[in-house]
Amino acid sequence: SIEVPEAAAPDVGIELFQLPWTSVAQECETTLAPAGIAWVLLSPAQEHIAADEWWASYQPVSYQLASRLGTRDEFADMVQRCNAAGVAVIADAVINHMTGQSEPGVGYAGAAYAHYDYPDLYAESDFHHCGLTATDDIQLYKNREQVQNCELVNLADLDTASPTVQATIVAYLKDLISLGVSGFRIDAAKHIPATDVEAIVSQLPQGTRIMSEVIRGAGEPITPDEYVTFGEVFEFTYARELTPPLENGVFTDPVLSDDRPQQVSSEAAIVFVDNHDTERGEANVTARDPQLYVIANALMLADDYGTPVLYSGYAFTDRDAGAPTDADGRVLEASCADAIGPTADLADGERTCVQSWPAIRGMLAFRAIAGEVPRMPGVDSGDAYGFEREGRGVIAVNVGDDMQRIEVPTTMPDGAYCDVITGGADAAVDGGCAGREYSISSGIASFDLDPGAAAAIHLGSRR
Ligand code: LM2
Ligand code: CA
Repeated sequence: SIEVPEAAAPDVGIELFQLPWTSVAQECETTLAPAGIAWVLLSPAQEHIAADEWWASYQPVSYQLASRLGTRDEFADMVQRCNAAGVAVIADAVINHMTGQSEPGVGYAGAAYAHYDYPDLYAESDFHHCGLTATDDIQLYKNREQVQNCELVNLADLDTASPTVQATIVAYLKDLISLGVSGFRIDAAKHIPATDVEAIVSQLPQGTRIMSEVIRGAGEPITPDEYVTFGEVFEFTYARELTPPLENGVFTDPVLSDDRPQQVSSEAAIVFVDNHDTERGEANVTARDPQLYVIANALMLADDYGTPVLYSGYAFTDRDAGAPTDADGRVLEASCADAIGPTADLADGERTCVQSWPAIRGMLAFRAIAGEVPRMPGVDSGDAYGFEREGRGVIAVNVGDDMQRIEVPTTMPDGAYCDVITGGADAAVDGGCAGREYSISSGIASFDLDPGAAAAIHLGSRR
C-alpha cells in the first residue's frame, strides 16, 4: 500500500464578484471552507453612487459600509462567520479616487457629494488636478505623471501623497480591519505611486495582506515590480501566457516556477484566469467557454507559480449590467450550495458558482496533495499537454478537436487512479471511481482524452 501525504491547506483565494455579504457568509460556510479555499476577495464595501451598473461600486461617495451589497452589520457578521469557517476576508479598497460624476448627487446610502467635495471626508484641495491633459483625464499610459496624477475615466483623483488624505484612507482601512478583515486588494494601484501605497499600508497592523492591482502594460513605465516590497501583486501576464496555447495548441513549458521572465517572483504573484474586468475585456478564456475555462483553471491550480485566485461572477450580455437587484436596488442573495457546473447556458445574472464545480473542487484537492512538490517538465502530444507534480499528481488536457492519447512519465506508483476533473474532490469511492479512471503502468500515466477534456490524478485519488 502507498502512503498518501497529508493534505496541505493551499493558499487559494476566490473573488465573489458583486455577491451580497449575507450570501458571502453562507458561501464561506457551505462551499468555500469545504473546498479548502483559504480567502475570499469581496467587491467594494463602501457607499457608492446610486446607479444600476456593477461599476457603481468603484465610485465611492463615503466610507460608510452601506452599499448594494449590504449594511455594516451584515458586513461585520459575514467577516466573523468567514473567519470562523477558516476563510480569510480580503476587501477591495478603492482609494485612488472618488466618483467620476461631474454633477453633484446623493449616494446609495444618502451621503451628498460633488465631484471634488465629500463632506466630512475630502474637499477640493485633497484632489489632483494634473493639468497635463485637456480634460485632466489620463491619455498616455507611457507617461508616469499622467497615469498617477491625472484622472482615470474622470474619477476624482485623490492626492494620495497628502498626509491628511493618507490619514483618512488609513482610518477607513483600519475600520475594516477592526471588523476582522485580513487584507486588501488595492484597486487601481498603478494609478497610485508605489511610495504612497507603501506610506498608507505601513500604517496598518503587521501582517495585513496587501494585493496591489497593477495591470502590466507593454512599454509602460509603471510596473508591478515597484509594488512588491510591501505586498503581493496581481500578475496579469500569467493569464496572457496561459490561455493562448489553449486556443492554438502550442504549449511552451515553463519548467521552473521562476522561469517566467515577464512576471514577478512566484511569492509575489497573485495569478488568475480572469477577473471581473478581464472577463469583460482582454480575457480570451472565460466561463462563457466552459471546457477551456475548466482546462485553464485546472492548469493554474496544478501549476507551481504564484497564488491562484479563482473568479466567481455572473452571466451577462451587457458588460455594464449589474447583478440582479430587488426593488430597493439591493443585490439579490444567491447560493452556490447546490450548483453543479460548468454549464454553457446560464441566463443573464445567474452565478457561475465555480467553487461548486466538481472539476474545481477536484483540482483544489489535487493541489492540497501535490502542490508542494516540484513541477516536472511538460509533455506535448498533438493538441494535448500534461505534466507531473513530482511523485504526487499528474494533469493532462486536450485542447484540440480530436480524441488524443497522451503519456506522461511519472514516479507515482503504478495502479488505477480516479480522475478528479470528472469525479471531483472525492473521486475514489467504494473501490470504484465517481468519474473516469486512468492508470499508471511502468511509470507512465496514460490518458485518452476527448476533445476539450482534462484529467487529473493524484496520490489521494488512487482507486
Ligand atoms: C479598477 N481597477 O483598477 C477596477 O477593477 C475597474 O473595474 C474599475 O473600472 C476601475 N479600476 C476604476 O476603479 C470600472 C468600470 C468602468 C467604470 C469605472 C468607474 O470598468 O467602466 O467607469 O469602474 O465606475 C464608468 C464608465 C465611464 C465613466 C466612469 C466615471 O464606464 O465611462 O467615465 O464610470 O463616471 C466617464
Ligand atoms: Ca492617482
